[in-house]
Amino acid sequence: MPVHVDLRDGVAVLTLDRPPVNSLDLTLRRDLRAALAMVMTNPAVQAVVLTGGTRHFSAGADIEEFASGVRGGATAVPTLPDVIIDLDQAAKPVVAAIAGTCLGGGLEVALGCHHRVVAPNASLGLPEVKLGILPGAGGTQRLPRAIGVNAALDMILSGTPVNAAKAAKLGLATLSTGDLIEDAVAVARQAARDGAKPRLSLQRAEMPADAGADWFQQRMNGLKRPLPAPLACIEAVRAAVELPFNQGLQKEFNLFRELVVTPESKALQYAFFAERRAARIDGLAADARPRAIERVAVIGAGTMGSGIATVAANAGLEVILLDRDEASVRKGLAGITKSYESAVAKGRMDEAERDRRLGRLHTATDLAACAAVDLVIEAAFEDMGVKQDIFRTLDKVCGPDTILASNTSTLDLDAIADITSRPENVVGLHFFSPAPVMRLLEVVRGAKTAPAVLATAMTLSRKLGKVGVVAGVCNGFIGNRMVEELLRQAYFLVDEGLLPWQVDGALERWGMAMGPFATMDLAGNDIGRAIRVGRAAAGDDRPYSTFPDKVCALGRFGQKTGKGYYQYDPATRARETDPEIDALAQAHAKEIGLPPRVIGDDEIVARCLLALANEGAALLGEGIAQRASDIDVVYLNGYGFPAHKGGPMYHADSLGLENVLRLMEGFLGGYQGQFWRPAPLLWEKASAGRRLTA
Ligand code: 3H9
Repeated sequence: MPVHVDLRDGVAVLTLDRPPVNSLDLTLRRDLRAALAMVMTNPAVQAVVLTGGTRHFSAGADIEEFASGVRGGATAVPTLPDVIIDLDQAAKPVVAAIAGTCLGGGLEVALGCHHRVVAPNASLGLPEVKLGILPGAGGTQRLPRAIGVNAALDMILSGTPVNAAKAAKLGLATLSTGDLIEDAVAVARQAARDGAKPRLSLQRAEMPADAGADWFQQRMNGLKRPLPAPLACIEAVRAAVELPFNQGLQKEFNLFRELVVTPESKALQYAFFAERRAARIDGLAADARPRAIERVAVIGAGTMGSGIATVAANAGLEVILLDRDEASVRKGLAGITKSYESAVAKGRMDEAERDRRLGRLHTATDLAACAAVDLVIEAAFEDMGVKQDIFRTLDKVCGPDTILASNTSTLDLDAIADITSRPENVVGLHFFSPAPVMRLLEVVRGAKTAPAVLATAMTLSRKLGKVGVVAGVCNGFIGNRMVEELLRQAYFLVDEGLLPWQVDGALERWGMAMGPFATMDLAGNDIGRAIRVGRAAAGDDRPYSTFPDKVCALGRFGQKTGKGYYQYDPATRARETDPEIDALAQAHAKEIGLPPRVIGDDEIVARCLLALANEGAALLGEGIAQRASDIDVVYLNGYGFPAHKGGPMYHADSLGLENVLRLMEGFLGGYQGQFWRPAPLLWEKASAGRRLTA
């Protein structure tokens, strides 16, 4: 039974028990309803406490049920709103005792109870908008009644949970200072004595004091992206203010039913499970136990190394930051200290926490300092000779079980591993810049990487708060190898007469966080050039536009030089188009000399995104990526691909692979068409009527 009932001297304690996270599927809903009915009719029970154990009160509705028919479906009776109405209208007081996560439908259940008591580890939120839906079980109606319309809408639109202290401050719950269940039982007993059953459904939702008549319209206008879900959230909260409770509830559920089948929501649901699937390593021996990692050394105190050291210190690891000389490590440490100071100044961190994190950071200038660490992450200059030298020394100074990781983004990890006597203890940990911000971590599996080392790296990625994705060894691994094909197309589009801002504009209008030219300006055009030079030297002589080299020749390396494909305001870093680049692009296209033609957004987007999907299919066929959804996880977390489009592979599936092939066939006959030969796997899947992400 997923709901346990325990009688404590007149108070029934109902404990949800559906591992791993108490998601509210049909069975749990039925069971909870039955348990409630039973305790309501039991004369020995005066009040009820509803809890979910110590880690997860509930993670909300069962997202798997959103695919119609799975486990009965989200709209199968009793629906979650039905069960919550039972709680709301219960004849005896019901107190939610909340520890751990209380999200989505979980918080809606708690809002249906008459009182809420929270443990210090509680985290309460309505993250539905991140799944392209809205809270559909009363959240948009009861939360505004509990904490006011403005604070409720902030929580609903951001999807970000609040901690226990904030929940108490908002008036959402009472903070338990002792034993959660005992405290909740005491509240329940008192409520039974007082006959107190405060019902949010009977309260009014308070508008902000200074709200004008167009307040909701203004919130809509202020949305960064007016996607269906946030718009519907605002509409539903407006109903909480303007309609009687039951009508508001009905409106909310109708909106939920409409949203849950939109392409945006389907893509976001896919992305949710794709991220969790990425944590699984195919074919890993059952005895591949992750090793404990407590002490880490990071080699290279530049931007990347310092960022990685910050991430490790934030996660509670002891860190040694190394560079060749005192001045470099001191500079690295000063940068880290400055970023902590800024977090304190902004109120994001208290001073004690800053000191704890800084206390974990140590510095050294000699690789011998790595002797006693569990893991070394090398983030030195991207040069094979430099890296091999470092690994040769590490092999000598480190203990036999120390894992040696390289942050290389393009070099052959196996050539680095083979320089050591322990290639099985070598793995790639490719962080993305800025490391403390970017969630993606490519975990590169060398030819000889031991299963336990791979498992350790994936476990560590979670501990560091990153989304780890396993990649095999190849030039650029998953993300950068694919982006190369997107860039190739973006530059060819300039050969054909487009201006960089036109290419970026089309992709940004489609939903990419940043177009390829703006991205290269951020990453550094000189870095892009170095990669191209490296590839050419390695024998990759596939044609590339000469346009990016012309831009580099002007010293326009991007944001760091104030100019790249755009010019940047030195104070705000705001980008602006630059007539010099427009003129350069036009002269370049003239030199190429193609007959002029109109190239619309559709073609720009299709060429850039299908170039990604085709290369992704090639990677998949070569076994570099484990599954198509892993590739999407890389793009969603490292390359600004819009989550509501699912990722490049999911996007190709959404277009239909036959249509993808048809489009590619059209491009094959165009300028530099040789790049449009479909990857064998794409061809196979399309011919079999299958999907890449199936
Ligand atoms: C909702 O409530 C709609 C209502 O308003 C209206 C209804 C009418 N469903 O993340 P983890 C699985 S929408 C199904 O690795 P953590 C997850 O797939 C819901 N499965 O653990 C994984 O499975 P596996 C709103 C779920 O400790 C396992 O649990 N709620 C759900 O790092 C462990 O997950 C949300 O959006 C679910 N709701 O993080 C919250 N949740 O082991 C979504 C998890 O097979 N969940 N699973 O790979 C989360 O944010 C995190 O899972 C949580 C735990 C923070 C709870």
